[in-house]
Amino acid sequence: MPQRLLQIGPLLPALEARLATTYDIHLLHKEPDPKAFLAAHGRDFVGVATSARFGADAALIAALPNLKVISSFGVGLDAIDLGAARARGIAVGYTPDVLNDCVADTAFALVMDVARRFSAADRFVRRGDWLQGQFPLATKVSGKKLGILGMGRIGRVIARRASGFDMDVRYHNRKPLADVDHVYADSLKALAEWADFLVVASAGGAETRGLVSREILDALGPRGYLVNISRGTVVDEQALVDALKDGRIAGAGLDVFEDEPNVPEALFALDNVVLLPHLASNTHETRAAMAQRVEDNLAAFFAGRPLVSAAY
Ligand code: 8YV
Repeated sequence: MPQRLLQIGPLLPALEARLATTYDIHLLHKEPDPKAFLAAHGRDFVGVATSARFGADAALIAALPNLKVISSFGVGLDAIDLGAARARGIAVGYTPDVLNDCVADTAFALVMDVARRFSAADRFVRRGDWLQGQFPLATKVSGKKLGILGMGRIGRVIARRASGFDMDVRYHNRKPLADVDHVYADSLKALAEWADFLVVASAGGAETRGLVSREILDALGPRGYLVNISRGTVVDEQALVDALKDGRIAGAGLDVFEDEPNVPEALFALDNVVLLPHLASNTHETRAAMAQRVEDNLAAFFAGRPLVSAAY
């Protein structure tokens, strides 16, 4: 008998198809009344397949009394109640590392785009404005100062990308890291004051909520740019909108938002922001590797082996 798995939201179609060949998988998001379904059938499932977007909250975990394993598509664990899972001895798998390159590439694309204004220049050409005159001057990237908030797996790859642009890199983290050569800023404010570009690469969740506050944005200042490829929750979004509107920072490149897919409408009118629909890991190659890791984590669990990538 195949293991019974509950899928929490839509996944990559190729992954859904592959999971369906190995497991008896049920799609919770197709249920008209998911709560009633869980109350009636919650005990049937031993596994959950989910993503960083849909997660698995405490209520879901509680509704699945026989749950033994969660396999999530994504590196972010902020939408999974790890405390609730751990307390029940539920294994949690996720997909770190395989997306580092693409997320770091996206961070760099945003650094380039917001400073050199390539997206704005593309709009300028499409509007026919080139026929009227030259596009205004932009800001140089190479050789500038890049501050990284969160020197984890992705932060380190961003730092490597920066070295190709002859940038000076500093970082702020919960604590200095012995295996990182870059200068450690002992506060986020000091990092923001120093940086031309502040790139947010920390994890989401309660610990980092609102870290990039009005005070930090003011420390970054009218010549500084903010780039966020981690979670919208790390930035006080209203403070960011205000800082952008008032010209208290130079611009922002954002792949993530507080309440996705809702983006503050005030940002649409601003030409000094680049807005992406949370696409950093969204390439054929990386999504295939993430899908493989979701499958591998489940296969390892059901074979009685340690997960390939375990959250704890
Ligand atoms: C994906 C992400 O967009 O890995 C993460 O934490 O946020 C992204 O890679 C997400 O997993 C899709 O659900």
